[in-house]
Amino acid sequence: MKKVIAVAIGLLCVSSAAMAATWVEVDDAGDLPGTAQVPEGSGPLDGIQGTIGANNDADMYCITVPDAGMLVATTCGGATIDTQMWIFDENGVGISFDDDDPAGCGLQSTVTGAFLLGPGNYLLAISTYSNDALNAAGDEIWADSPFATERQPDGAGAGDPVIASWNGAGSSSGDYFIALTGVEFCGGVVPTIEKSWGEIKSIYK
Ligand SMILES: [Ca+2]
Ligand SMILES: [Ca+2]
Ligand SMILES: [Ca+2]
Repeated sequence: MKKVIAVAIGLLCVSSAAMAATWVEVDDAGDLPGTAQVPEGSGPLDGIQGTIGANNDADMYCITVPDAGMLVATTCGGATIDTQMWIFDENGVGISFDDDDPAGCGLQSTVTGAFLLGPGNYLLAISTYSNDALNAAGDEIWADSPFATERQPDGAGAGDPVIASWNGAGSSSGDYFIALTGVEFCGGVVPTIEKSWGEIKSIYK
């Protein structure tokens, strides 16, 4: 993933214990796992601001989800373009997708942690209808409809990663703001114990 050197702006205090921040897209975020933008910072990330440019832009960002049950990412109130939003694992395998918000905020999109397997780093992507993620064979990873339902991969390419391309059928371009709940800057992963029991015993003997 391309590391960018920039400063998260829009700092605001959400509690006495933690500072949350908004990330503003630097240049153009890539649209594939190898080129996804990595917001630079630490701690809570409460929003991403960016632009879907002309020529079928899609933007992908690395995020950390500490608790899958808490994740909500939505463009409701944050865009007027017909957004689509996507969650992939770190390898680009599809996890969740929504075109139009299930709760009825129109053509905006909302994805949650409903289908995440657990805490970790994920890739959050945004495009406009109907610029869709494809597998290596050019098959859509998700079907186009139903439009207003958050879904796991159900297209011909379900189960495959997005590694090469999108279908380039975007209908519009413009600015977006993705409001985030339950998200931290990429890299703030839950620590894992990799030492053997023997190594642990040797530390504490
Ligand atoms: Ca962009
Ligand atoms: Ca892009
Ligand atoms: Ca939409």
